[in-house]
Amino acid sequence: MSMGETMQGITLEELQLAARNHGMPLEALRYDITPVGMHYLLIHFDVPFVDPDTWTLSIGGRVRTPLTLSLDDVRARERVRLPVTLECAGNGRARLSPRPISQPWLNEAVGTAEWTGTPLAPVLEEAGLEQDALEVVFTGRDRGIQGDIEQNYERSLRLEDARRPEVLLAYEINGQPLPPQHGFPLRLVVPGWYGMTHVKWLDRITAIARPFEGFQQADAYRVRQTREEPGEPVTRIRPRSLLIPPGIPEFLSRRRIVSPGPCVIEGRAWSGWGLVERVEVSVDGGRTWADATLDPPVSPYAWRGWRFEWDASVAGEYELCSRATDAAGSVQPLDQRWNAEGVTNNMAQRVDVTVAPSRPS
Ligand SMILES: Nc1nc2c(c(=O)[nH]1)N[C@H]1C(S)=C(S)[C@@H](COP(=O)(O)O)O[C@H]1N2
Ligand SMILES: [Mo]
Repeated sequence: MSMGETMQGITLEELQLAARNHGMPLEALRYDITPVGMHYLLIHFDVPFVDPDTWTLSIGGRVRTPLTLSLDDVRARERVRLPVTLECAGNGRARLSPRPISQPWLNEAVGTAEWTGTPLAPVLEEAGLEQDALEVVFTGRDRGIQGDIEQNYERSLRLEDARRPEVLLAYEINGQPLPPQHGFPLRLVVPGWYGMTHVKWLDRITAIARPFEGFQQADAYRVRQTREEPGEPVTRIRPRSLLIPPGIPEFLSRRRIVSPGPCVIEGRAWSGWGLVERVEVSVDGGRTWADATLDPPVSPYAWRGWRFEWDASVAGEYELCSRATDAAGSVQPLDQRWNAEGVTNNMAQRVDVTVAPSRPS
C-alpha cells in the first residue's frame, strides 16, 4: 500500500486531532444506520458540559418576537425522524499532496444517523423574521481559538436554505438523546450539506441583516488555492462511494487478503446534489469499470447500498476502486482536486487486495 509514502511527515499535532476525532470503520458501511459509537466525530475545540435543566435556546436578532425555549419546549414541538448521511468537508484530506494541515482524514469521515428533532422553519416563523433578515446564525456553546481568533463555533445559513423543510433542530440520534460528543442537548441538521453546517451544542439562533463574517464562515470552509483568496463557500456534499474492504486485513498495513473464488464487493454511495444514480467498480485501479447493482436509498438524504460480484478466482494483486455519479451528472474523479484547506475532495477510494489461498493459523 502506498500509505508509507503519502503519510510521511504526519505531525504529532495531526495525530492529536486524529485521536480525538475518530472516523467510521469502513466495515460499518454494512449498516443502513451507523451505530452511534461507529459514527465519525469532528470537534474543533472541547466538548462542552451542558446541564439540560438550565439549558435554553434563544432565538433573537432581526425577529419581532424573540423566543427562549427549554429542552422540554423543543421536544413538545412537531417531531420528525429522518436518516441523514453526514460527511466532513475534509474527508480525504490526508491523501492530498501536498497535505493541508488539519484533521487528517483518509476516507472515513462519514456516517448515517437517524436524527429526531423539530423542523426549524416553524420556529423561525413563530419568532417572526424582520423584512431585512438575510441570514440566520447558529452559535454553539463550544469555545476556542482558531486562526488567532477566539470564538464560539458558529455558522450561518441564508434564509432560503434555513427555511427548507428538512432542516431540523435535533435532540436524538438513533432513538437516544444526543450523546455529549454529538451535540447534547440540541444540534442543527441540514440534510445534504457537509458536516460543518450541522452546528452542535446549540446556544442561540440569531437573524442578521448582512452576510455573516464569522471565522468558520468567512475564513474557513472555502474552496481556494491559497488562504489569501476569498474562494467559494463549501455547501453541499459532492458524490462519493466507498467500498467495504473485502477479505481480512493485515494488522499494520491493513492490506486485504482474499481467498480465491467469487467475492461480493459491497459499499455505499451518497451525494448532497441529488440521488446517486450509478456506481461503477474497477478491480484494476481504474483502467476498466463495470456497473454495480444499487439498493434503494435509506432516505432522500442518506446513502444507498450497492454490490458487485467480483470473480476473484485468479491469485494475484488487485486495486479496487469505486466511483459514483449523481443525478446532477457529477462523477467522482480518480485524481485529487487540491485546495488549500483540503475540503470537498471526493477522489475515488483505492483498496489494495491480494488474492491468495488462506494460510492455516
Ligand atoms: N458547535 C460545533 N458544531 C460542530 C462542530 C464543532 O466543532 N462545534 N464541528 C462541525 C464539523 S466540521 C462536522 S464534520 C460535524 C461533525 O458532526 P459529528 O461529530 O456529530 O459527526 O459537526 C459540525 N458541528
Ligand atoms: Mo467537518
